[in-house]
Amino acid sequence: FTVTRKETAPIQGQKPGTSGLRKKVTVFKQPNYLHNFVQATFNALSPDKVRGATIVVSGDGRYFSEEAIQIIIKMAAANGVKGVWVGQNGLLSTPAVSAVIRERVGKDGSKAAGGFILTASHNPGGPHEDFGIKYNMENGGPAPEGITDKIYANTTTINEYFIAEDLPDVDISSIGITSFGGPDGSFDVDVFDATDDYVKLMKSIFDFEIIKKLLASPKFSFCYDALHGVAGIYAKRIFLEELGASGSSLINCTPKEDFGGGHPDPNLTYAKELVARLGLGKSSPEGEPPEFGAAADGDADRNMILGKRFFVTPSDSVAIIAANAVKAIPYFNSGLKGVARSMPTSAALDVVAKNLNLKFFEVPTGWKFFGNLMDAGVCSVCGEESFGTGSDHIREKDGIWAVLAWLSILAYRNKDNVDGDKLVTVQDIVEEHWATYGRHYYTRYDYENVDASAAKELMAALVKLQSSLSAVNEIIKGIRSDVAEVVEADEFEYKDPVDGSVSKHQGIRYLFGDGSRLVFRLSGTGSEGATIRLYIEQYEKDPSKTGRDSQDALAPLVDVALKLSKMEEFTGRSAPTVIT
Ligand code: VG1
Ligand code: CO
Repeated sequence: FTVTRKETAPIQGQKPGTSGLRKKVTVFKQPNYLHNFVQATFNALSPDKVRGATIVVSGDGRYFSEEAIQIIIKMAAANGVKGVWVGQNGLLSTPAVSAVIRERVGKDGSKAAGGFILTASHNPGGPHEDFGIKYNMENGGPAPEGITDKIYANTTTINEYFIAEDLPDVDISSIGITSFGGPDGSFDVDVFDATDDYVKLMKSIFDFEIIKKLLASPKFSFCYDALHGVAGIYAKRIFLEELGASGSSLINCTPKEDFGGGHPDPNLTYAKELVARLGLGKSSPEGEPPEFGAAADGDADRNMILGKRFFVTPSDSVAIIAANAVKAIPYFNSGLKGVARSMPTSAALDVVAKNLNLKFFEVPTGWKFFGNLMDAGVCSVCGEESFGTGSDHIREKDGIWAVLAWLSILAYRNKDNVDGDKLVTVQDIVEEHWATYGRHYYTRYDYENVDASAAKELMAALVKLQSSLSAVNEIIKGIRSDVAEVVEADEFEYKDPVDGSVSKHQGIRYLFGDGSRLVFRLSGTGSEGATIRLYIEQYEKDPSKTGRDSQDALAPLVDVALKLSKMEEFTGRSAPTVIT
């Protein structure tokens, strides 16, 4: 092939958000849009990570992926990349990309220097929906802010890109290596099984035998919903082939480019079919619900964990995994190096860390901040309230890993009685946890797609309010008399303890005397307008009071949050789009 230099000009709005660049497919299909971003990325990396290097390119299989992969292959070739690894059919979950970058060794002994992940994660897909792209580094984790800032700066000055126009499209549906000759020697495209490396890694972390016994118990039943995302291919391999679950326990496990028209976000609103099956829907399910249910998002890095008629809050989930990991999961048998959560995630994990005397970190929203801690060897388990949980086995959150972690805890707790009358259930484990550590009532209100300037004004007003705590408390007293006083209010700022980098404006916090918190943030993953997220949390230590309905328990704080922020006045919305 030959290398063609193409003239181009900057296109506005290519700033990567919380997790890469996400836009409508119609935006990505504009001439040079993808090309500019890919070239800007190559230019932001150190030359040795591009020239002569191997990179991974794959994603969740959403609409436009195949076209994007062919373009990136041609641009990689033209930029001197030596090899491109593609999961069969262009599929790799986000955690699998991380695993492949870290673990896979090519036929010629090569390792990957990084990779492009093509996904807009939990956002819907299809010709009129979202597409996304992000770059992960050699450690398998998302590019840090230093790099994403550089990529963005490059997109504002770009005037050329390089592409091997005469390179034929590569058949990414069949496994094998295709070699081409180019100006710098050979260029290989290696299409490989999308599940092998990931499954191998999972088998090295968990005790599959003990999980298999649990799944075989007549008292246990299980349902996994991939919401037509890429998790389906891993679910089939792991739950069916490796662990012997029955085919009927998997739903929506065939990846589709438009996720079957659904919203591939594993929460109580969008994972409707699973929620109904578990007995948490509006109407009662046919027959007895399964003991355990779980779902994933489009790119399979998120998870929702359910028990029979029971929802596990993600903030509780990471705390419970951390509290049980050492005994229940072989990978952690020698102890946890530390734990971490994102700022808006509830303090349930903090209590576990304190009790177990573990190092603890609070980082801004988005997985990229956990990577440095893991690379430095001070964090083993971490999580976010947004249905993200993971560990230092890779540098992304990991939806299937979280399910295997829960299955391991259940299997461990039931190991001596797996065929007995009554198994220890998900609900039992959560309630025991609350009895030991107290409960953090938690909810998140999302106001999706509100007017961007109205959202900014609301946030600015909240920051302004923070200058006088006595004024804040005066206002709150006028709203409710049954909430504690605000004792501190700020905008969250994070100084990375490993590299010293500082991230500012990471969310507005109101901290109450009894440990309650209100947090306001603007989403960084939407593709249109603005999304305001409001996080509400209250700690209850008294074991006789940990069994309340969370919306009831949090009603006073919700009231305060909505009135203090003048939510309806600013946004015109009387209710959130999604409550989790
Ligand atoms: C959201 C979540 C955040 C998560 C991010 C990426 O970001 O709040 O916790 O890390 O999505 O998840 P934001 O900026 O919209 O609040 V995924 O599964 O979409 O890559
Ligand atoms: Co995701």
